[in-house]
Amino acid sequence: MDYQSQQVEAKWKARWKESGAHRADKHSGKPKYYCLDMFPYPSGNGLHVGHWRGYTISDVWSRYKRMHGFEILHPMGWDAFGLPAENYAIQHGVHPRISTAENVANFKRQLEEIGAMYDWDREINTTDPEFYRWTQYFFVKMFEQGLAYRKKMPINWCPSCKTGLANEEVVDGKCERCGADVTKKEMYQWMLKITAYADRLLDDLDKLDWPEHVKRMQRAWIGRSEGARIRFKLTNHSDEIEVFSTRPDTIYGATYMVLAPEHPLVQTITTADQRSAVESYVDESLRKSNIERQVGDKTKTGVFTGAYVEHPLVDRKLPVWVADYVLMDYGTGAIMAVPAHDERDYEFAQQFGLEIIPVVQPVDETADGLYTGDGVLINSYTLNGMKVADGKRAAIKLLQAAGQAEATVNYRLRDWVFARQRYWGEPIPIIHCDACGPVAVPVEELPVRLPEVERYEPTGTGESPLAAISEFVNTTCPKCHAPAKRETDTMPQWAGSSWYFLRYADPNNDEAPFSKEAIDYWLPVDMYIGGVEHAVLHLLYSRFYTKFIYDLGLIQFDEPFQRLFTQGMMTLNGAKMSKSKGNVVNPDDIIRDYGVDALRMYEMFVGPPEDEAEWSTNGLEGVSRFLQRVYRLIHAHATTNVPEREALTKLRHRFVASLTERMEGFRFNTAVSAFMEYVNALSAESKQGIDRATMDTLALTLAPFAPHMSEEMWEMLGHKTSVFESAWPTFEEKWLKDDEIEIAVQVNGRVRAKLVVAADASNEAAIRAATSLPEMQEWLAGKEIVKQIYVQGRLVNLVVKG
Ligand code: ANZ
Ligand code: ZN
Repeated sequence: MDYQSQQVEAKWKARWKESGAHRADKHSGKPKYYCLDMFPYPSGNGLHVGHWRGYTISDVWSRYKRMHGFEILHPMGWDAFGLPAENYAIQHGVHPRISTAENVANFKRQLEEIGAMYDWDREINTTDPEFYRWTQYFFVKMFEQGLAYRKKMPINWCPSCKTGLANEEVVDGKCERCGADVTKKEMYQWMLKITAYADRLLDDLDKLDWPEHVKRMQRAWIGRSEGARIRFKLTNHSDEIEVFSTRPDTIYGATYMVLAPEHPLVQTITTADQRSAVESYVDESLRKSNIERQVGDKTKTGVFTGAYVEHPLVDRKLPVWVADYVLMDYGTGAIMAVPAHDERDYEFAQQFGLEIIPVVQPVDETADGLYTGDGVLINSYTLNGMKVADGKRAAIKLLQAAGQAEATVNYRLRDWVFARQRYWGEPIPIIHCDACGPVAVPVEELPVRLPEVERYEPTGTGESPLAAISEFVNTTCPKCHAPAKRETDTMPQWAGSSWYFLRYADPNNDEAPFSKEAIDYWLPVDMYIGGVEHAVLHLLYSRFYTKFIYDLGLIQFDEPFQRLFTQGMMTLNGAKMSKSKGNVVNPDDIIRDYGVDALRMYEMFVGPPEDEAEWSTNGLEGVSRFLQRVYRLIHAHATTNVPEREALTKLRHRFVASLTERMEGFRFNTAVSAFMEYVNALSAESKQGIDRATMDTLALTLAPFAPHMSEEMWEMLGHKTSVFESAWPTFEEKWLKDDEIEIAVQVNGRVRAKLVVAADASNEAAIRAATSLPEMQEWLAGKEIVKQIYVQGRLVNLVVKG
């Protein structure tokens, strides 16, 4: 009898819904397990089978954990603010609220198909005012603590989207969304002081069970460097140039200084005869992006300003140059150049014929030219002979005593530009009052609702479309009640996703973002599954928010995601699946032809879950045939009642043992192979009948992968409750031991006894067992064994003399 996927899947979906099978209940008395998918942005394109890979992994894992006695929280929701919906509105005149609702409905339909155990009662949507009320609430809390502040700064500006962009949204100098060249624009921006958490964000990575490469990316993004700020007095000028250096040990090797072209001192110290050269150089470099300035080719460019500084420790004047390999937004925007030990400085000095003084020498060698390694200090007066690390400490001391330096730590991490001049986002809950300055909207008055607008187009003046709605803009100051104006910028796309995982614990709470009781039970997330493209932004922002909320005293953990798994991409003919490439495999078609369970099982079978995998319809067909075969096997034997046979019992225990090990190691592809091998072995044995325990085990273990079919088989086997109410099967060690076999024991080529040994017994073990057999003693008494041979699995031959 053939397995009818359509019918069976519909039947069990309806039953699960009816019985509330996937409702997460904090009063169950069980230990909890929170398994979370990165919630999707509901785009207009729907899901393709590549998206399903992560969702299948997380569902297989959730169901597996459930069968281990955990109360599972496995929720789903929508990260639905953002540019695409707004751009769609601009092109088609459809309000983002409407297009978003349509997309959400389509995504939800698709996700319900997958048969995942999502608790839809906990569905959240970041564009729901009841949700963004709390997104705004956390902003107000940050504002109260000085962590949300306004700053006039050059922001990345996309002339095509007409909006400010976060650094992360600029890829190779271009807008991540539209590909236009990004320029700079000076504007007041709301910023979040994520840098205040830099050390904690860095140190606490050690506590996390995350893939090493993701931790490495976060460490590099935060970019902690220990060093010193060192000041150099200008000659003929009252100012000083302050530099950041990670190598204060090389202070005696500094031979010139470099200012970034944007550095304010460039204007004031440049001498008259150098002015025109400097000005045209500065103009030219301001047109380059940071990336161009850092990579580019090896040729360095720069101009002498005509000014000099004094070396703080020796009588030496250093010329001050302007060069664009020094960036304004790192350290102090100025460096002391040590060409003997820094590659960029070396190239520059070579190019412009500047002095090179070596001050570090490799141990037992001499180096000429550039040397960036560890070694011993030379040409460095009292520091001579020291190793680099000691030299750093000693140099800082010397400079500190001279009043010219302090030890400092520098980060690559920048504060977070937390504003967009766009419509489709959370309004920033601030009111600008002439007398009081920026004032937070009182939390009782939240949410500040996003008003309806007629035009979504960014104004291009840098103001959001909200600025055109006078009823929205004009209000009164919460402090002094004078007429005041609302902030019209909205929050960036990342705002809602920075804390959404907390809301699932208590999604309908209308008095607080969540209750203490719910958050204490469900959080933190035990397993977070999503794409590696979120390694720095979302995963860093959520960690920052969690630490902030912890500091507010609202939660008792300061890391949101205990364990992280990043699934590999699905490709078709080697290319990433995407609508724009037109190589999308639509799950709706697959489900119609093969059923959801086959698709789920194939998604698990396709390769190691963390690696990229290539979609193959042949592979899917193979898995589908396999499931049909399992179903026929169970169907044929479900009502027969044969006693257990040792051969099958052994197969079963071995299968459960190896499958469980593969599951625990997240090796789902090899877990599927284990099923295939097992079912082959069972088919070979099926003539003598298959016992209940074997069939039950097959239905139970298949359940996380093929939940609908497993429920059907479980019912066929006479069980009255859901297969997921049952425990994952266990195994006994004794069945894992290898077989024993009977072998002959010969003396000088003639069989004298029989012996039972393990099939995989070693030479020594077999010979020892043979020679100690009681019945062998008469053949060996008084003889010398001159040779002993074990022929694996067949015999032991003892050659004796005397
Ligand atoms: C002297 C020196 C000697 C340096 C030496 C390096 C090697 P990280 O590790 O990335 O923090 N630097 C400082 N500010 C800079 C800026 N705004 N633009 C370009 N380069 C800058 O790098 C710190 C080092 O990069 C600093 O230490 C400084 O050069 C340079 F043998 O100072 B160093
Ligand atoms: Zn006021």
